[in-house]
Amino acid sequence: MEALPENSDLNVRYAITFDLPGVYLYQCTPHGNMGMLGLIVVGNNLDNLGNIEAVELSRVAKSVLQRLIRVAKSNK
Ligand SMILES: [Cu+2]
Repeated sequence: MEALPENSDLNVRYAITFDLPGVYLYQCTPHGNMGMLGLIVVGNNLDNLGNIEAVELSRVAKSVLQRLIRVAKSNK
């Protein structure tokens, strides 16, 4: 998560280039606790998945994250 900017502006397009392979977790700041988050997998590399799983999240967000991780693993 530290690799991404903390916030982007509302209703402004934002582009980022991922130079490092791995899994990136992002969230909608006001709705992250409700599970509005996503994973980006760069280079089909899941090596840092343990770090992603260790991120502290609300119970709902954790449940969403676990589902996203299952999808990421099944697409590998
Ligand atoms: Cu939201």
